[in-house]
Amino acid sequence: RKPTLAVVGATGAVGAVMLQILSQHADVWGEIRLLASPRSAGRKLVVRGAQTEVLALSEEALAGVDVAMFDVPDDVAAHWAPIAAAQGAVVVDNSAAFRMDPDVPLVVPEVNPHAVRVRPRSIVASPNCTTLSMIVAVGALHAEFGLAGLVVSSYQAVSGEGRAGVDTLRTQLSLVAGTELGTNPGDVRRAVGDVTGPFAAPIALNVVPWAGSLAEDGWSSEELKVRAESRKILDRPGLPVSVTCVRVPVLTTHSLAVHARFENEVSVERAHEILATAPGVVLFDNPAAGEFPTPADVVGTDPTWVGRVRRSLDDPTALELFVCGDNLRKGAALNTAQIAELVAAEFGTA
Ligand code: 11C
Repeated sequence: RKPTLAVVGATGAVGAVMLQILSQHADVWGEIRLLASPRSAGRKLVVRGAQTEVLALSEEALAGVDVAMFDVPDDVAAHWAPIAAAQGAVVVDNSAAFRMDPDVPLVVPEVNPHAVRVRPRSIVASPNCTTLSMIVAVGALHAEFGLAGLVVSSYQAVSGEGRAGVDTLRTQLSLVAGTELGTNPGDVRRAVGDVTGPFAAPIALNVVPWAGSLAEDGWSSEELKVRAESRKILDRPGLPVSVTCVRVPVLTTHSLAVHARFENEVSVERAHEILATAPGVVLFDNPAAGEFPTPADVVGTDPTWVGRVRRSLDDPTALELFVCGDNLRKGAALNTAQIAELVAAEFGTA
C-alpha cells in the first residue's frame, strides 16, 4: 500500500517548495492531502500535475494520514503534531517545537538516517535551515576526522523569515534603487521608513547581525539553535559550538563561514576527497578560476555547496570552509521530504 501523505502548511513559502519537490521526486505516495489554516482553505494548488484543493487543518482532515509533513509556526506545530500522531500519522516537523525533545529524533538523512527509526512520540524533527545549510558538509568531515569544535558565522537570506522577509527586501530595494543612498549615516534607514518587516534594521544595502529572538546573555535564539541542533545531529552533546548569525540582502540561500576544529591533523587534499564524494555535497573550490559557491549560483539547487577550503594557518587540526545551501530546499522542504521518504520506505513502496 502506498502511504497517504498530508502537507500541513501547504500554502506557505516552504509549503510551495514541498509541492514542487513532491512533483519532482519518485512518487512514493498514495493520496496527497494539502492542509493549511482555515484562511487558506479552498485554494487550489498543483501537486503531481493535479489541481488539489487545500483543506482546513482539523482532526477530520488528518484522519487516515500515514505521514504528515508540517511546516507551520512553532505553536501550531506544538498543538497539531501530537494530534496527528495520536491519529496514527508519523509527523515530520520542520518547526522548532520538538527539535530538542529527547523523545524526538532530529534527522538529516545524509548524516544520521538511522535516528529516524527511534521515534517514541511518532514525531521526527527537521533542523533549522541555518544548521541544515552546513551540517551535511560538516557531518561528512566529522565522520572522517572527528569534530572537536565549530566557530560559525552565517550570512542568512531573507526568505528565512518567510514571505514577509522576501516582500520587505523587495520593497526596500525598490526604495533605494537608483539613488545615492548608503553613503551617509541613517540615510538608508530614513529611506525605508517603516517598511522594516521582520528585520531589526534596514536589510537593503546593509547586513544585520541578528536572526530570531533575544535569548540569554545576548545570544539570539537562532545562534543557540544552530549550536544545540548540531550537537544533537552529530551526537556530540558537549561539542564546543560558537555561532554568530547575520542577515544579508539575499532572497534565498544561506551561506556560512565555518571554522571546524578536529581531533587530529587535517589536510586540504583529504578534505577535498571527502567533500567531492559525500552524498548531498558539491565541492566547488578553485579560487584561481574564480570558483567558489555564492547564493546567486546555488539558489534553487539541492546540494550543500562547499568552497574556500583552507587549513587554518595557526592550527593544523582546523579547516576553514565557505558553505552555501538553499534554505528553502535542503534547509527546509527537501530535508523534510527526504525524512518523509525514509518513513515511506517502511511501507515497502519507496
Ligand atoms: C531564518 N533559520 O533564517 C531561520 C528560519 O527554527 O526553523 C527558520 C527558523 C526555524 O530566519
